[in-house]
Amino acid sequence: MHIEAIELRQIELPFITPFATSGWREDANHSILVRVLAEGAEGWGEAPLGSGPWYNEETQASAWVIACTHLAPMLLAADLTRPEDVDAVYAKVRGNRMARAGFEFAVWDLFGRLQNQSLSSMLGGTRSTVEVGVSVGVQPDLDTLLQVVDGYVNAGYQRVKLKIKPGWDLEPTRLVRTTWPDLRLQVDANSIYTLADAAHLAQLDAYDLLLIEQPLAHDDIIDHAKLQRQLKTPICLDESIVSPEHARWALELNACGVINVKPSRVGGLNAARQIHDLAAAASIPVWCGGMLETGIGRAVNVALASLPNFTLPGDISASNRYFTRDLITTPFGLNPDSTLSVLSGPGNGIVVDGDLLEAITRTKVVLTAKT
Ligand code: OSB
Ligand code: MG
Repeated sequence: MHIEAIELRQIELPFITPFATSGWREDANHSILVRVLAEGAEGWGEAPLGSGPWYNEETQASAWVIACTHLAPMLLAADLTRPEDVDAVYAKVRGNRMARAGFEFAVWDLFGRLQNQSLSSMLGGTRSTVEVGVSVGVQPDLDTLLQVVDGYVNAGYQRVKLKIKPGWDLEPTRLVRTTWPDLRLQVDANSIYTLADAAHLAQLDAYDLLLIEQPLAHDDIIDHAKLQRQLKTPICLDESIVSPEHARWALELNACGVINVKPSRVGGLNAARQIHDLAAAASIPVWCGGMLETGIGRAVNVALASLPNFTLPGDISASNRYFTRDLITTPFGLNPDSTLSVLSGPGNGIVVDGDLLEAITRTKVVLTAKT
């Protein structure tokens, strides 16, 4: 199959509340949307970039240049027989995995719609609902934190993740744990600590956490292995695992007890599934992380989380946790058992809200295949 045209958009969709991590703040979704067209069908993908190079090295602006200059022309020149072929198309591209992922997602969606198969079933998903939690940003004070967590617990979320940083770690965690003794709780440091903080981080072992996510440097594996030997709580790697090879290295070094799989971080669903398989073979559970995606990216995350070794709740919250109006016509709602339903329609199963799309598009480009 040849892709006939690719439509690219830079969007800006404000969050209901700004999201603060240990090192930066996001006020809006700044994704690049990819729409591919072939054989009378279309496929949509979301590359969930940030406003700046804070989570990884990519930004909406940098990925836009790479997408327009290289990734779109390479895909338009390719002959695809299945979605996995996109990896070969981009084999010589270094890094830029979020930008790549947007195209790969769109191709999976296109094949699913043409073959009338849901993304979950194409990937080998085994469940029709997936357990989810909510990621709570750094708050201005402890009273606000309690109010925010209380709101999510009342909304039905049975797992909460707290963003932590020096000065906002032990006390918020202790307070949430003592207020909700049975809540499934975990923390995420987004790379803010060093090995010198090992004794400090070991104090988190007192709070019965599911995991401690990415405490050390964004590109580290070795120090995480050293830290894991000093903690009872499993370390979960996020930023450090950018490819199946990185997952293999982390598993061989015992650098973590859990892996957060974000298909966008690793360049797409094919790499994400390979990481899932490697972790399963090593008896290491995985869960699906999030990048504050619109419903387009959320549908992909839900489909991925339907695979068997996704045994911990994902950072895949309902649409109304992020946006007053999501970019899809049927927003994701939280089921009473703290799950989201896997979509069963062809491809990613969503319908894009065309009016909202036009309203939030900042830049749009259409590229066509040379004939
Ligand atoms: O580290 O998991 C992270 C959001 C943006 C960038 C990085 C992270 C996050 C989240 C929120 O924790 C996950 C979500 O709800 O989409
Ligand atoms: Mg994280």
